[in-house]
Parts: sequence; structure tokens; C-alpha cells
Amino acid sequence: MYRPGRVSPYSRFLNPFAVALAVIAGVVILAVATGLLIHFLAFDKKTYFYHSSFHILNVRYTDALSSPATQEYRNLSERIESMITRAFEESDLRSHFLRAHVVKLRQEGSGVVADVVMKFRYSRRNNGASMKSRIQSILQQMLSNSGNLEINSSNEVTSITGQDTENLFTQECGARADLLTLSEERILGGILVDEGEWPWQVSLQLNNVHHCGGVLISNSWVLTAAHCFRSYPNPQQWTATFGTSTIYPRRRVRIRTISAHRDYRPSTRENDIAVVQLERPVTFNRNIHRVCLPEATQSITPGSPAYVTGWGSLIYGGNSVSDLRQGQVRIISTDVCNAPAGYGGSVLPEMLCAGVPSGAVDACQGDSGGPLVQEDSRRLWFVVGIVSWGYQCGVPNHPGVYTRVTSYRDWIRQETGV
Ligand code: 4AZ
Repeated sequence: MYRPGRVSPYSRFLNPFAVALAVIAGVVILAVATGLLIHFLAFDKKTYFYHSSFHILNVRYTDALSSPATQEYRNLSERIESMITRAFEESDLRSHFLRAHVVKLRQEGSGVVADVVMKFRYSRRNNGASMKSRIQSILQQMLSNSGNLEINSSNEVTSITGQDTENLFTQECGARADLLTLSEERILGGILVDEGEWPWQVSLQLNNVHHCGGVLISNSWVLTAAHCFRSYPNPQQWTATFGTSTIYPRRRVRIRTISAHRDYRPSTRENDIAVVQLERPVTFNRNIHRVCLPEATQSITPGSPAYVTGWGSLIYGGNSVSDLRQGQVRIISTDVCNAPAGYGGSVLPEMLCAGVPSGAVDACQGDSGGPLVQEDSRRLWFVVGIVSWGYQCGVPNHPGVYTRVTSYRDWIRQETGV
């Protein structure tokens, strides 16, 4: 009841300033509590890696499974990856499971072992041992109904670190930084390149000055172009450097041998391919490791995207640059490339064209010998071309012409054993 003229003993609490203060304090306390709650529920999460080896008994190990470039290797790996993904997505760990990737298929007896890494995300407050046993039991259950893959049921799950995961990947070919961490985020094109983005890129230097690009195909072999050595065949003048900067390289290694294709013809640019052997093998790490080589039979689809990387000049007649750059281009069919308004028949079957319609993205002088790479369905990168020639740089209808690596797959194996 409202009684005018009387002051209640409690009225000082209703002082509007005190009320406002109390409300503000309440809101602040509530906000902090909510923040803490959200933090512990959502942001206290950490990623965890696990390794497991699946012994597949009813798939016979053949040569076709010895390289990630074959369709057999891709198919089997994809089957295993999707089986694991399905098992976790149908389990109560679905919100914690992130990815599974077959790092390697190898022979055991007459069967195949798949080494798999799996990535999860859960709160630090979860008990690691109990998470591991939940993961193990879901995989165990999966094995009992693995369709037509017969898998040894005694598989062990081991908890591994991010560094272990990285080491597993860098021993194999073709993994870029995003795959090393099984990240969902893809590396998006910028023009300049971060350290480790193209870990197989090599700078071949003549008396310590960048001269040509190259690509690491094993720990001691670099694939490049034959024309780089036309005037300088002496390996003692050459070094290979690693890292995105040619002036502050991460590593510099002497060249032991240079093997250019014996049928390289400067007039037609036929067989513009060479391999160089490093004086000592490089130790692979996240920033330095090898690309995958395609199968001889792999067809390169016109219109599919590819990346060319190098320290070449930005305009025809310009100087090389000191920081590595990348360009996204698309494969162009040899017929289109050989049109009368284009190269008019100079592009031979062992060559490959790649560019963009405007011409504006292209390899140029100093990019020679460097790689043109493509990503496969499992996010592994393959070298499909070696920068070889072109009419100047960035000219419409005159895209970059590359040595078609698939045509030389057997030559590379003969020369290097890779
Ligand atoms: C060169 O002279 C060169 N636009 C390399 C690549 C291309 C042109 C010239 C392709 O080394």
C-alpha cells in the first residue's frame, strides 16, 4: 500500500543508484559465471591424436599398393577412412571425432597393414584413459562388422603427440601443413607463401645464386629441368637450398651428380627433365619433405586446378625474387594449347600446358625446373609438371608449358630408384 509522507526504514535500499549498482553487479557476476561455464564447456577442448594399425587379412598385398599414386591404394585407404569415420559418427563420440587418415599401407605376410592416425577433440577434464578405451571399444565393434574387409580384431590404439603425427606424415610423400595436423582448414591461396606450405620446393643455385627451381622426390633426389644445366653441367658449382627464402635458406646442400635426360633437345625442348642427387640426404621435417610422384598411367584432366611455385621473375625479362610465390592455374588440353593462335603444334605429347584464360598467372624465367602440383582426393600432392618453356610470360593463348612427369615415370625410376 502506498502511504505518502512516510519514509520506510528500507527505503534507502530503494535508492535508484543503489538499485542500479546492484543490478549492474548482478549482471557482471552472471556474465562472468556464464563466460566461465562456456569456457569450460566449449573452449577448454584440446585435440588429441591416436594411432592404430589395422591388419587386413583378405586383401592381398601387391605392387599396386606400394605407392599412394595408384587407384588401388586410394580406394583401399578411402574405404578404411570412411569405415572409421562412419563408426565414430554413429557412436556417442560423434561430437569428439574429427578425422581419420591412412598414413601408410604396408605389407605384412600376404596381407596389408594400414597405419591410421585419428584426431579427436575433447575437454581437458575428460579422463584420457577412459577416452582411449571408449575409442578402442568403438573400433573393436566396427571390426566385427567391417563389411567385406576382414580385419584382425586385436588392434591396439596408442595415444600419440602432434609431433609424432607430423613425423609419421613427413616420412611419406605429398602431405602439406594442413594434412600434417589433420586440420579441417585448407591452405587458401595468397601469392606469397608461408614456411612449410610447399615443403618439397627446392632452389637450385649456381655459385649460391638462385638459378632454377626443383622438387624433392626423396631425401636425396631432386627432380628438375634439363635446360637448367645446359651451360653449367659441373655439379661442384651447384647447391640446393630449402625453405621459402633464397637468401636466408633453412638448409643448403651440395649437389653430387646431375643426370639430364640424354635426349634433351634444346631446339624442340623435348625431354626437358633432369634429376640431381644431393651430396647427403636431408632429414625430413615439417618444412622439408618430399612430393608424391604420379603413376605413368595417371591421366591429367584438362580444367583441373594445379599450383606452380617458384622464385621466378614477375615479368618477362625481370629478376628472380627472394621469397617463394605460388600461382593457381588449370590444366589446358594439348589440343587447345596447340591451336593456331597458340603454340600451333609445338606442344608435344610429353608436354603439359597449364594457365588461366587471361594469361595473368604463369610461370616465368627462374621458375624453370620447379614443380606444377595437383592434390588428389586424399589431400596428397603430386608433381605432374616441371616448368619448361613458354612464349614470354602471362601472354593470353600462350600458357606455361611443362614437362609431363607421367611420361617420364619410368625414366625417373631408372635414374633414381624412386
Ligand atoms: C624461362 O625462360 C621461361 N611462361 C619459363 C617459363 C615460361 C616462360 C619462360 C612460361 O625460363
